[in-house]
Amino acid sequence: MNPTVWFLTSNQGKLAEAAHHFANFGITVQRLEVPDGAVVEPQASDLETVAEAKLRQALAHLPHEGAMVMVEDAGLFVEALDGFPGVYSSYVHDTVGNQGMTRLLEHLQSEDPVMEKRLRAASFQAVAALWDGERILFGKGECKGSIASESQGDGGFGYDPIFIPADLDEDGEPLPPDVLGAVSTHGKTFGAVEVDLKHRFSHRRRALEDLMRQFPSPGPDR
Ligand code: ITT
Repeated sequence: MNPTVWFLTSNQGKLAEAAHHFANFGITVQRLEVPDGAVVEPQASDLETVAEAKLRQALAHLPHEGAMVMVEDAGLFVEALDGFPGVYSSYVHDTVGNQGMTRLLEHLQSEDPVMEKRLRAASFQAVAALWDGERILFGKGECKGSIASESQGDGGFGYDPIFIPADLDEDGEPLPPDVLGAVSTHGKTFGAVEVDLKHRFSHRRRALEDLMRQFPSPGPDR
């Protein structure tokens, strides 16, 4: 039987992306259900602290002894806003949404598209925390890019329609805005491309890969 990772999340998009990633390794992902109010997200200034605090609370709700449980916390960090909304990304998205974010950055414009991308630089960051039955492992991932001047595409979830990833070179490393990479959305946002293409850039995939590197080979068997 495939090993299972129980993912504590209320976000269907995150669940689907994690399931897609882990399927490549023969690992099944199931949503961990906990009673309302059983896990409280702390106010903290970094994603790792938030993820660990949520994971520790989730451990009281293991579906069975020895189960693997995962939490993954992500955020959008905009350079011109000193990293805001960062750990407040969920709240900001629920309140002002993508339109509010693009309005906040309206003044960052240039005749030169490359300069405009620089002014609007941002990154998605993700921290995954996994209880492997014995200890907590952490994985981190980042996806560099920029914020579009308006929403584009109705795919993906959250901030996907306003985030344009930076092109990647052959090794998957992000490139400056004036260089066309081996992997590119050609200026489209994550909301306007297929999920498989988002996956090639994704902060989530990178965080999960970072986690997988720490699993004992050939992978957990439970
Ligand atoms: P859980 O904490 O229940 O897992 P959440 O939606 O609150 O779900 P996060 O705190 O990780 O998830 O995400 C913060 C915000 O960033 C939230 O509005 C997400 O929709 C958004 N977000 C996270 N990952 C994203 C991605 O890959 N693409 C677009 N938006 C994303």
